[in-house]
Amino acid sequence: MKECEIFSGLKVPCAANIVVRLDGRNFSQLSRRLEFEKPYDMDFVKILSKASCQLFKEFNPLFLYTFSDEISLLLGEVPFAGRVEKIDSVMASFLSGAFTREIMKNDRFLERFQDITPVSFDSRVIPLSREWVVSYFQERQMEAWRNCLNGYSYWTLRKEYSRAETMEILHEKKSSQLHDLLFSKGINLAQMPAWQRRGIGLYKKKVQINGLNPLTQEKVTSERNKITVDWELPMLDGNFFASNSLLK
Ligand SMILES: Nc1nc2c(ncn2[C@@H]2O[C@H](COP(=O)(O)OP(=O)(O)OP(=O)(O)O)[C@@H](O)[C@H]2O)c(=O)[nH]1
Ligand SMILES: [Mg+2]
Repeated sequence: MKECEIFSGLKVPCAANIVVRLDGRNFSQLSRRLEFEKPYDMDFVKILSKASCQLFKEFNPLFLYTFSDEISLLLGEVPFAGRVEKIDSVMASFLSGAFTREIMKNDRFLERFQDITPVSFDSRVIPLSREWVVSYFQERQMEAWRNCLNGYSYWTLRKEYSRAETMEILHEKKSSQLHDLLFSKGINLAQMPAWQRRGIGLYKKKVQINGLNPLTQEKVTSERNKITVDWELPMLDGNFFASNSLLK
């Protein structure tokens, strides 16, 4: 029967840079069932960022980027000899487990979470040339920004209008018109937290560790790579990736 396992030999291209993107399945429903704050729920965002940290520790990517219910990892070492089925299934199930464990620690969600369908994430493997890595993350960051603009616009209008009326008002509005609309309601998106506009990044930063030399008792400083959760990401461009040594 081994010959029927026709996808198990599918591997990532050897020379490519590999991004894995995971996305929460049906999280619009989850957000309704657990009554998330709109457009952003800080508890949910913290839970997903903690689960992202677990993913980072397990798979040691060069960079991890997350917004809304999605997470992209730029892999350094490709695990499982590059087997696509294995990468997708293990990462998606690992994240579902980590997310579930984190959400169960939250008193606000705990009770209702036990009554709903288990959470799951989909996963896809995206091989990219080196030049396309930065463009990929810029595209996801643009999506985070669109998500922020649309989320604030939709939920601000929903305070006054029905769903249908809100959709009608928003229909075919350009982003500059959405900005004006929000501004007229006293919301300046430029003053919203950076993580809402630009997403959250995880990567290793060099930090100085102060210690004592056990033999001489002299103070010594050494450098260590520490996983940093960056809530104030800049615009993702070539300079950001180069200055943080995030490319292979
Ligand atoms: N209220 C609220 N909802 C959020 C938050 N973050 C993510 N979401 C929800 O998650 C959804 C993510 O979008 P999608 O991934 O396109 O929708 P989905 O329902 O997960 O659908 P599939 O991914 O196709 O299964 C958003 O539409 C929101 O409903 C948040 O902080 N607050
Ligand atoms: Mg989703």
